[in-house]
Amino acid sequence: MTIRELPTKPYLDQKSGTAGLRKKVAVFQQPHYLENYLQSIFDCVPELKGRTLVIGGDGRYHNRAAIQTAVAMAAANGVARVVIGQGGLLSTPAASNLIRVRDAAGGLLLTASHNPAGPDGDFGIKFNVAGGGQATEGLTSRLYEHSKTISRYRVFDGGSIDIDRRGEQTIGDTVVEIVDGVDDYAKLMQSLFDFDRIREWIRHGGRLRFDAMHAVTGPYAQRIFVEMLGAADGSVMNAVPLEDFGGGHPDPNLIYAKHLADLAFEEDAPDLIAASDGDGDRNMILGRGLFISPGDSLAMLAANLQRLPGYRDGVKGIARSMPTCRAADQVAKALNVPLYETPTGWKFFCNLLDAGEVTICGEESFGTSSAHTREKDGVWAVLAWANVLAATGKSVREIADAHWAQFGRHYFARHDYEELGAAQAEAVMQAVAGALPSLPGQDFAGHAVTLADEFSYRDKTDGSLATAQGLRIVCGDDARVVLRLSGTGTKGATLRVYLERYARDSSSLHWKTDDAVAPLAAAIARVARIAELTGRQTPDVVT
Ligand code: VG1
Ligand code: CO
Repeated sequence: MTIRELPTKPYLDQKSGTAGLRKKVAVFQQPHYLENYLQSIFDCVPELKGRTLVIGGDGRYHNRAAIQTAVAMAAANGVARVVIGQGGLLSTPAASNLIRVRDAAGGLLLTASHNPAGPDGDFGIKFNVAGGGQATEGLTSRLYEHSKTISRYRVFDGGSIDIDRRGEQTIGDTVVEIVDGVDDYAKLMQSLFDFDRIREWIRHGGRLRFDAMHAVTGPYAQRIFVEMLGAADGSVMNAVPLEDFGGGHPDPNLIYAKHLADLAFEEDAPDLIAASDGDGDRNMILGRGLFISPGDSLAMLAANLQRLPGYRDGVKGIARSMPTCRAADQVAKALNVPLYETPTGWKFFCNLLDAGEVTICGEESFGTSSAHTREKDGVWAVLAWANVLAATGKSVREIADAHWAQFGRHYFARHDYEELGAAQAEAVMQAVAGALPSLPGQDFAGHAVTLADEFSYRDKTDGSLATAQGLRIVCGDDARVVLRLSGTGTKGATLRVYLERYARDSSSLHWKTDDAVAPLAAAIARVARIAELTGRQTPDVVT
């Protein structure tokens, strides 16, 4: 058993998207593809030598094989200790937490998030740094540059590990520790929320339904909701993680989890209905008879956060990604705390969280979390809602109605045009970019445009500048449309059109979202010439 250095040829496509490197499984199965990228990480992050590395994934196809490769390479590259979730499973927020708890120098998160899995599906790797945060743009570009010139990688030859057996094993000089992936995370949740109160709420008839969608959150939800909080058996649906996620699309939204939306409107609907995605960082929240949009969920949780034990000191600041609706801005104003607007992708929140500037963050793409970890956190959001319901004795509907009455309501929808040709998608962006200078002062769906620009963001902590982060047409507080191209897809280009409309009048708080944003959709379709340039009359997915 020895360390071998093997020659390799670079691949030229190992560029991270919004959250890590995501490709079709077949791409990752090319000779040395995974090895090249991992070696780039070991080369660009020398701190891993002599320290701890956390490894875990969402359980999708290729997870187990990739972990064996990663461990053999970690051993060959001088990592002192590797901590792996049993069965190779760690949800993304749990992995981030484990990096923090174990003071690890980093973590490999093997996931393509909500993208479908299986031999024909997607696979992915995210590298998270010490402290649990996502790799910065600077680091991911260094990895990419390095991967284009790589000529050798190091691997420990011979010996594999049993990732299902808890406890310590060794490979070369490296200790490999297999841990229960839920334990530390469950402890963390217990420290943030009033478990006794939630348990009482459930005992007195509060009903919860959570869909793990055959992805990674099953064991977390089963332990926390059923075993610790006493939710009825059967409260967690699709709890067993499967390599192909049961053939489903574990993207918790009104399209891919339509059965939950239907359930919410049944006569005997549970009080809180929720779901998470493939790797456990997204959440969808529904109450009896209503869906809480992620932007609203962020605002409502922020407004109620101080009721929860882990947040008694109050909210220091709130951050949201730029396309996320501005409901949270109203809460920040009322709480008299700063509101930060960052580009899409959780990595942009990490510096703010590290600096203690913000307590809660969220994205319109069903991501919400707080300073307790450095990733968005699906189960956390569900527990936060359960705790708010238990603490107030109110229903989701009552919380929402009171919130809208106080702050007004932001109607929000995202229209996705998927699998466009790259040139088509670019043409739409160009059409809008070209129109931006002439828009201020013009009428846009009955609102006057006050600002039309391309969003860029300067990180206060490290001074880095992120440019080209989406085109936005803003009509004061009243309305806003944002366009950007997705950075997580593995097939063609996806155009995302974000529509937001703010209503304050008590008679306008209960419109249908589609109706409320329809004039904005029509106005942007004209400016962006979507039908003409893409041949598409309607979006593929509306969330
Ligand atoms: C999407 C979302 C973004 C999210 C990212 C990763 O990115 O819009 O808000 O942070 O996915 O989420 P994009 O570039 O496709 O719009 V996950 O749960 O896929 O890690
Ligand atoms: Co995810």
